[in-house]
Amino acid sequence: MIHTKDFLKEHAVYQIYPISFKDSNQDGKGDLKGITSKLDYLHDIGIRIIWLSPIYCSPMADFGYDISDYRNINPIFGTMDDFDELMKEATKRDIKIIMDLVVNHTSDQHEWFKSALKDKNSPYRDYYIFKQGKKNSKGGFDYPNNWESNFTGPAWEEVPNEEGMFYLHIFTKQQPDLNWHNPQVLKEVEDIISFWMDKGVYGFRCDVISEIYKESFEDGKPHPGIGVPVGMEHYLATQGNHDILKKISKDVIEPKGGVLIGECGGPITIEDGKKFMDKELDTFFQFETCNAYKGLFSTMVSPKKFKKIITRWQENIPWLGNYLENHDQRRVFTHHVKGKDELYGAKMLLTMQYTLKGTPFIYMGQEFATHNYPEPLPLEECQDIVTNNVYKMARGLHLPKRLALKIAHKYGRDDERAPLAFSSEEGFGFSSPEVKPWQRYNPLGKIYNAKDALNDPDSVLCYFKKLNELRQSHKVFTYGDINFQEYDTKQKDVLIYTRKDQDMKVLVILNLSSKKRKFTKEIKQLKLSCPIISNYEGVADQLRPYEALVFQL
Ligand SMILES: [Ca+2]
Repeated sequence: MIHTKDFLKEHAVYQIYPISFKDSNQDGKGDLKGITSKLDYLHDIGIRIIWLSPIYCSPMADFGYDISDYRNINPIFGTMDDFDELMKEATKRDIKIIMDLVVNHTSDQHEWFKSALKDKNSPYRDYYIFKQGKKNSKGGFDYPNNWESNFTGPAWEEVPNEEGMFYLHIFTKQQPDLNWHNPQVLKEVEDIISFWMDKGVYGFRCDVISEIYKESFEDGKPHPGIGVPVGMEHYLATQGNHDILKKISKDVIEPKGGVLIGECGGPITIEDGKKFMDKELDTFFQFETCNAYKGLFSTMVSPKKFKKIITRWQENIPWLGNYLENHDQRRVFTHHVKGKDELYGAKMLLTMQYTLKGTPFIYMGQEFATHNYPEPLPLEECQDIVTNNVYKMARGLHLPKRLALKIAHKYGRDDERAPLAFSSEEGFGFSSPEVKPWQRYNPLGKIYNAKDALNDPDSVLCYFKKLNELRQSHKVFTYGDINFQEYDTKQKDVLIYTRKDQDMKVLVILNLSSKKRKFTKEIKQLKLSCPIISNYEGVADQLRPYEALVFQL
């Protein structure tokens, strides 16, 4: 199947976290047949591209981001026949499928790694990064360098039965890093990509792709805080990284009109981003927006900071992946919108995602305002490794239990991974009523679920459908130029921009704050009265809390 890259520009991407999407066989875990059964729903709300978080064989130490076989389906999710069926049914509905590609590391249960551990002379030994530790005065061995794991703790694990030998893992120890200096690794990955492209997939969302190439193994600069692990400067957005992506794109993506989407974690710069967009990636996720709230005790993102970050990336990068939620980020109600007008806020943020330049990325459930759990899950029910690691670390620093738990919940990823609510009935339309889901249901599914939202013309979901139709019927939202300066009001919490192509010019006004805001003289002079889409009735004298207005000029 030959695709076109334009499809990614013209359609939003809907991310599915498979274990929590829809359970078809009553084992409490979402699966591929469940996804196939919901294609009509997705089509109906306007979705034409879905991205599946990993469905490959995996021991699930990091919920599928630890792959033990790249060419087979995790039995939890079904079989290859189920995948082929999903592909066929999606294609019938003009829906394309993007797979998750996790190639910074494999699982420690991958045959390559098992072979590398068993036999020093195995050809797979050089697929990974093994280094001898330094002998210390106590007769033991120090780690080869001071690098930390992204998930806290050292980035090295000692090899069993090989004294002083370590392997690198910049995530969990069950995720050994691949050695991208070895051309054989590149060849293997290109073969995996071709395998799935031949099945008809449209492309790949590439996990932590900005970190795959380790340029040196010198000690990292020590610094305090969570989020940027020590050593990262030696592997973030390196030249080797760019060379590899250029080659993959040219060899196996371009010939099929496919797409590569990069998760560019770490504090990458605008200049790094520009390089990633130069014949490497079709779009990428930057992390500045979602990290904007991550002070240790702060919770809400300041609209002023948010506006600055959005404007800076939009003005410099030709095509961004515009996301706010995903399987690693808590729901927008955590740190973007709050209070009695929060649903206006949810609509306003969706309006922003659909009218900025780039591809909107929507996380499952965001379309009907899925919330976090009303009460944090008890620690023993938190399945995410990050929640548990952060808790341990905080306790290790002698923080009291309650505070440690609070911090763990802030960084943990359990809320957004709750089973999805398709209806308010028992089992929430996720599974049968008698089934215990793999993770506790969010009781707020009684209020925020697909079925009730479809029946309520004022719901976030019905608004979301309108946004999809709007973006389809006016190409200006896809291809038009964007300008943040023309009507900028200098109001720190009002974001205003225009989009313009040869046929049309539109003005987008977004009140990022929960308070009323005045229209400026320049806007008033335009005497605008009839928005082409907005999240309130009519136009008032002032901008209402979280109001979103889009006018044709
Ligand atoms: Ca299942």
